Amino acid sequence: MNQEIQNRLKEIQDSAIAAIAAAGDEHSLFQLKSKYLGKKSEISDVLKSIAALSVDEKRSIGGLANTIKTELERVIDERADALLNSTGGVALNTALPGIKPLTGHLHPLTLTMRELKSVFIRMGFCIEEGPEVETDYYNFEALNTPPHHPARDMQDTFYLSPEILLRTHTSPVQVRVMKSQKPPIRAIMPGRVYRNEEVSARSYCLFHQIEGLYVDKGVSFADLKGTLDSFVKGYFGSSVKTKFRPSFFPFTEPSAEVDVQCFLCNAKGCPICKHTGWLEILGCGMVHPNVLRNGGIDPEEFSGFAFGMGVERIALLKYGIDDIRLFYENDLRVVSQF
Ligand code: 2NM
Repeated sequence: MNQEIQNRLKEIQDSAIAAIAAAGDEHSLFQLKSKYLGKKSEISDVLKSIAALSVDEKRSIGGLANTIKTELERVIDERADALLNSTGGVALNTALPGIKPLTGHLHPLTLTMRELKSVFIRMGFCIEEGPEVETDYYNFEALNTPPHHPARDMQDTFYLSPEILLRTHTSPVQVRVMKSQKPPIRAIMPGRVYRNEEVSARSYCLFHQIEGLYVDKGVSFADLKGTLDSFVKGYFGSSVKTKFRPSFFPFTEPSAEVDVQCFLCNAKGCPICKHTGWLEILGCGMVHPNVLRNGGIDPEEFSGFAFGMGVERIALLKYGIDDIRLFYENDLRVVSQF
């Protein structure tokens, strides 16, 4: 009787091990686990039939049953691991969809900056750069900005010392270029500028400008208008019209602001252009004689025009973004769309 039961248990073990080895997936393995180790398993049935045996016999058969259960648990775990790490017998499943490799891309500001620069390069401008840490002299004094002008307010400028600051515009580069080159000068100055303003959807402590300078004999306001009109047509489209409005800057006289027809609504009127059909995109003017003089250029002999635009503003309009901070947070969900 005892021997018969022991043989029966060994048979169950053998068939269980064979079935576990053949299990093709985790689901069938789970079914085998409940079949061989669950409450209604064949082993449990066998144990129910030993009630009539002696205590010693019960003990030895019970011990054997437990050993078999422990062994089956181990074999099942081993098979589960193997299934998890297997490729189903196929080294490469060519039917699966591929994993797209992550490719790099340019930041929307870089794209906008490059496109703006390329329009000016096609028009014969060259690119000049200068320091972001500037002196008070180049950032303000040389640009005809007197000591008590509002633009010098501590609230707008990051001062590093009473004389040293982070440039608030790229115009100091223009003074440096005037000092180091002889007219004719035809250059744009792209770069980072800093303003100590409260950060909001519309302004950030850091942004980019492209400014331009053209100095030669007999340069007039008509040259300024023609040049900027060509730029607008080159960047926004050949049918886009410009509008010049009088304005004020300390470094230019006369000064103007340039509006372009709203390219988002085709000048029909939309929330972005506040239903005017026009968008303001740059400031400009004839370089003030004091600024030419500070640049070592005789205003009796030469004249020039200058202009400046904010790159973020143009990128916001172009991509229909409503918050400048998105350019600086580097959230991949935002920047990978461009
Ligand atoms: C602007 C608007 C108008 C400007 C003038 C000069 C310089 F150095 F030639 F005097 N640089 N940049 C200028 C003029 C900049 O930005 C809105």
